[in-house]
Amino acid sequence: MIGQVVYKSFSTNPDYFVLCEKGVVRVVQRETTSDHEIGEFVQLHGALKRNVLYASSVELLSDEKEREAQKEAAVWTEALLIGRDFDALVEAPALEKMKPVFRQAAEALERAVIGMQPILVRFDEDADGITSALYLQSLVEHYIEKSGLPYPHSFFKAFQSEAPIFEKKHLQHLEAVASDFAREPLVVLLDHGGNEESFPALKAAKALGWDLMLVDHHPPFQDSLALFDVAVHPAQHGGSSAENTGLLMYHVASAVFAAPASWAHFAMQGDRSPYALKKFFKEPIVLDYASLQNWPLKKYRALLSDKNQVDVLYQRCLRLREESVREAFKRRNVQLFGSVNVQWLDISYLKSDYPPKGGVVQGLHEHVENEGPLVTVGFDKERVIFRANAGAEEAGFKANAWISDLKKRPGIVASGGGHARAASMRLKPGKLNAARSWLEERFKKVFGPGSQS
Ligand SMILES: [Mn+2]
Repeated sequence: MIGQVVYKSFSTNPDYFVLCEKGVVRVVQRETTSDHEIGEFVQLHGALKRNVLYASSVELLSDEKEREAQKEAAVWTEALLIGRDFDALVEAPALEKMKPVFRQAAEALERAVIGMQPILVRFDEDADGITSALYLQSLVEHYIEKSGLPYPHSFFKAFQSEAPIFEKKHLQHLEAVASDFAREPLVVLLDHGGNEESFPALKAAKALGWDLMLVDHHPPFQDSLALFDVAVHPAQHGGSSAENTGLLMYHVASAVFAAPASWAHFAMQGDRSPYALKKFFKEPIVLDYASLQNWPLKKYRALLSDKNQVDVLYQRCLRLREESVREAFKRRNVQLFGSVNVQWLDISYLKSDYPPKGGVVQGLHEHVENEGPLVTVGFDKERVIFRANAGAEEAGFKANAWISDLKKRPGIVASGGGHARAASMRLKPGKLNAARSWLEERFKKVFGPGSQS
């Protein structure tokens, strides 16, 4: 029998995994001694019992025979691939266009399993990132089961990212993980990693010989995207961030098995996708809360299949949110400009992880937004968060445009942006007062004279 070494144990007389016409078999060397490299083609003799070949000899093929074997290996691999037809979950033109990309991503994952390549995943720390990772894990599990390939579950590892950037320190962490394996990994970044800030670490990862896959919907940086062997990104196909990562991963998974749609619906609600169902789900709120605990994937998965635990955690989230709004309401400071109320909230008192600072500002805003035109401004020395209702927008408020205007004043804004009625900016050190005075002036100019109420 001839075959290609796809994996081997760390030993001077290693056991191998070999791709051959029978699929991928384990080769045990008891009566023979050899040490071939991963990727090399070998001639094998021995006794095959189930998926294990007890080898009596393992010899390197001649160059001439190797060329033939390479063609055959492509055929063996092809025969192991699984694909199925699938429909788009929601009516979004970009999803139809992306079907070949979803298939390409699914196939790349299948090829990693066939080739015994470790799959190392980093996912963003919210409902969208978590559900994306669940789809990826399920895809791999289903494929292993369906194909009968000997891929160990321990070759799939998923890590929650604490920042929406792939940085050098994250690369170093993955390097340590990858050093346990005999071949370079396929690294998959979910719901983060296609941006400019990730470029240096991506470049370094590529230099290590790693395969890189991205599934993301955040504004991409083209040079970063170009470093991925497979990039699943709606912006490349006429889509936008509306096609969020959980939704994208649903389709990648659906190219291999009948993936559950519920996780994608949770992700769409969590990311406020316009394609989200009108129905309300507790799960995304609970996932965002649980993500603060940095659970292993299987614990998130267990949570989503346990209605009682979802209910219990949801009640806890509700209580924490209500308490935070009561406290914020006590601390707010209201000024009337013309006919628009501006409520200021100094959020530097917030110490707990939940609800997040933006969530507290949002909660306070929702609490009073039906009482006429309203702008809510949450701030501390590092950031300013804006929320506004329709009345305030009609009166001339436009958070993103105002942030752009303030950016033209040098030295105040570090970064920022968003939408007309919801946006935020980061401040340069010591610039809170400058930003506040500028805002007050702007409120007066646009809404009318101010008075404390
Ligand atoms: Mn997302």
